[in-house]
Amino acid sequence: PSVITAADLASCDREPIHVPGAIQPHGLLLVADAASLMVVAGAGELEARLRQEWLGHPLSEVLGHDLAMVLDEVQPGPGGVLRLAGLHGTTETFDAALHRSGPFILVELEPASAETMSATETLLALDRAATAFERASGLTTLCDHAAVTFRQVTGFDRVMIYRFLDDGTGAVIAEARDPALPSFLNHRFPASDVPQQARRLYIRNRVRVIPDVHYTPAPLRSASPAMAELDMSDLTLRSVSPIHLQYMRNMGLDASASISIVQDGVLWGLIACHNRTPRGMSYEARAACRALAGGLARQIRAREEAETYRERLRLRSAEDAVLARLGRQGVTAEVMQDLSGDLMQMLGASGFLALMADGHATAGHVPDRQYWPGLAERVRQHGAQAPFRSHELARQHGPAQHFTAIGSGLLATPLPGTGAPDGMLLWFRAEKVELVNWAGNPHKGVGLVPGAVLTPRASFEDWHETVRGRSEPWSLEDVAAAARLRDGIADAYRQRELVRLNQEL
Ligand code: BLA
Repeated sequence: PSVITAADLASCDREPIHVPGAIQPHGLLLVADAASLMVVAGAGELEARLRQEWLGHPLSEVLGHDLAMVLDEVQPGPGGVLRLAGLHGTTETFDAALHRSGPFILVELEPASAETMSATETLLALDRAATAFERASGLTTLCDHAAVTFRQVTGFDRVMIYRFLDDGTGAVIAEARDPALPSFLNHRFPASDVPQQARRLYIRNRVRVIPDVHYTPAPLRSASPAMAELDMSDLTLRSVSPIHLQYMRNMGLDASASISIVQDGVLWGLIACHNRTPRGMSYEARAACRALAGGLARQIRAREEAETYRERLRLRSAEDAVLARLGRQGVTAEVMQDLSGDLMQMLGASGFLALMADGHATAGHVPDRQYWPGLAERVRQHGAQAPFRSHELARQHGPAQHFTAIGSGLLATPLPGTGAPDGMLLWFRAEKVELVNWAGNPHKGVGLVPGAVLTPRASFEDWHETVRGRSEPWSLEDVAAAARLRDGIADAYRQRELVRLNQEL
């Protein structure tokens, strides 16, 4: 089916990709009732490639393998927990993976892979890769290494590390490729390219392969119409979304594979593999990819945690220095003015403004004075619980459109308990004009008008977009530091007051 109308699919996020009712035809599928072990459904060229008679026959008989001894080991879940090698078909040898899904046993048969590495070779290769990952100095080097390693393991033409960003879009942050293929390095892709239900599924099923994107799906065949609803989430052979197949064809590819990078149950990114000619991936290579991707996810987390930890230490010592001086010299606009450069730098701001009981202090570039009351009002509206933060201020505060160049970003907190009811600290970040290099124009990609043909983008030509009015976003550490400064300043003020009262007595 090459054309799907928008009326069929209300949106990309709703296509039920886990119940496609068909498989990819390079393999075969048998579905048996878990209690009776009779085959109740199947898909693919079973008659020609495996056995003339299968529907309604015992599974052991159809597979030519006595399952009585082994079936207890078959567990639900992805990957196929039980593996049977060397099953004889009419002309080829198959390897089978058995899973349990509800009341069924699912048997996926794939042609036995020709190139098999010995267990020792595989372990050595995995160990080498894991060591290289550990040695990588930072996130970028780590991902560069990973792209090269996954290209070696999979043999695909172009292998990319694809990272999901906070807004759901994705970016290619590392790539290893045959120079004959164009590069997607640093290209951005819209969120809808990998819809929500697919992201959920990919946390569960971590390695997916489409050996030939031009395939014709092999429908599930059964005496029972209810089988059309069979959940294929965990199957390697699951037929994939026709929209995604079209997407891959539009990219000029014949085969693709993707491997999930999952961190604490969250999909951090994908390893996306492309090939210009049909290409599959052996069971062994898939298992190696799963293990490597797990190692990669842990190494990414270690890099990110080390980064956060260094940042936290730096902020703590900067805060201590500032608070010590306020404690010694008093919480006044004059002292604040001396400290304002440090306060600005410590949060990577380009401007800093402190509104105090006895005046104000500034550093760097801050908006004109006429805008201060409005800003203070906006920050107070946000409430006193957590600091106000924005990296797109004109969206939250209209007048900020007049000073986007110096103040696209704002982090601010009122200063209660300092004798100044209107006291406030405000950090500004300058606009950071971002040139986003999209693969294809994301704004006119999808025909989602009712009745229109729903298709993925046809062009992946570079399309540049200049994003204005945004600053570098504030990190959670930045926000926490602002909150600690607010509390520390109130403490310093209280202590100075006590000292002063004691002296007066
Ligand atoms: C799936 N889209 C995917 C997958 C990737 C991408 C990696 C997972 C495919 C798999 O695991 O086999 C996107 N692939 C990319 C991107 C790159 C790449 C960004 O190589 C960049 C280098 N796709 C669209 C639109 C829709 C859509 C507009 O572009 C919806 C209308 C849908 N994409 C879509 C669906 C899936 C998908 C439904 C799930 C496919 C499946 O697993 O069945």
